[in-house]
Amino acid sequence: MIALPRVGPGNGSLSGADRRLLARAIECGRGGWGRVHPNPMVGALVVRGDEVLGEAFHAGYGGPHAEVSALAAVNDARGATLYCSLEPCNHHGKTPPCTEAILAAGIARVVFWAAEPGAQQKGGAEWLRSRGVVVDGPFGNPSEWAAENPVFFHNPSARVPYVALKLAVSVDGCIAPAAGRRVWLTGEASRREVHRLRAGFDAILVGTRTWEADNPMLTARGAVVPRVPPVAVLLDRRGRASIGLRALRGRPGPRSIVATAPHRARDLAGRLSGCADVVAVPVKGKRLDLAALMEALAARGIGSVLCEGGGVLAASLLREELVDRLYLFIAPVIIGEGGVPAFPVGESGEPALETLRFRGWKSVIDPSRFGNDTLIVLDRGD
Ligand code: AOF
Ligand code: ZN
Repeated sequence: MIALPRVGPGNGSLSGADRRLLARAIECGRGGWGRVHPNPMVGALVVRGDEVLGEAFHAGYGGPHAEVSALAAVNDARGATLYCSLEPCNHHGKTPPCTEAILAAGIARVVFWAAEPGAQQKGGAEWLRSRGVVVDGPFGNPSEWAAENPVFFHNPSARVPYVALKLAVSVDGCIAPAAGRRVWLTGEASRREVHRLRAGFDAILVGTRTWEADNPMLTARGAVVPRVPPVAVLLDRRGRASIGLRALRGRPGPRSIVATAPHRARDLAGRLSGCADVVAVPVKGKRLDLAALMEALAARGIGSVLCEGGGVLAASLLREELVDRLYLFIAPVIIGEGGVPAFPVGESGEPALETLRFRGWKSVIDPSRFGNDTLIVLDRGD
């Protein structure tokens, strides 16, 4: 659970009940995972006394905002308190301003968690205060807000997408018992969670060895059906992908992307025509330039990427500081000597693990349990 301070800058103090209700609004907002990005997950509650009259979350990109849906669920909200996980918007976008709906409904007090970052959308708290509504918020801090809604809070001027890396490791930090040998370390519950996570990203990226060895589908086949199925992105410096790959054919949503070296691009595009888009990416050393790849993906409108291995890609992304979030699934397995470390010594001799530590990575989200596995989420410091 995210810690909420007792007193916020909105002149107000939060009672225990306030904090519980705000936490519930945040949790409620999570129902929008996979359906609302790049807009935020937002939850809202209309409360009178200690009775929750209505609650709702933003359920679909471009659809009604959480505040408006929560108000719509209540017959008479006059004098009630609205708890929401984001400052109510104050703009005409795809929907009218929530501030006007809140005022019209006669809400007496608004308690919100995260400050609205958008230049056009912000100002809702002041607008409501100036019309006599008591407004308490924001609470928490920007890294907590970003942990909850990472894609929405991702720096809008960044030329690269928001990048998350998923790794499944043994207790002793290995991803496999030996180079080239692949095993499933994590259990069924973790795999289901990975499918749920996939639904919240624009793209799923894998390195060459992973698609060569596993022929993965890279679709989101979990409890959440994504609004837009994620794009599969395969690294293929040598241009060896074929139309038989499961990630390239017969999948829902946008066409898959195969990234290759510039001199392989024409040939490969000819062979894959009709089932994938080939993107030429400069080669750096012996590998595709991952920063250039990310820029190319951003230029195609991809705002978030979930990288799912293998180990070589993971280590390169970490070393090049391209990772914003690490989803680390730890399985109760010890691999022992000869195992392939998830965080190998970098090419410069600097261990990738040191990179993590010195850049001030933060554990903002509580660890969670999936079957016998533990998921640790680490967010990169500023
Ligand atoms: C949402 N859902 O529940 C809230 C949002 O284009 P619009 O009208 O959907 O407005 C999107 C912006 O509204 C969004 O970027 C965010 O700043 C603000 N609040 N958005 O999609 C919600 N409360
Ligand atoms: Zn709104």
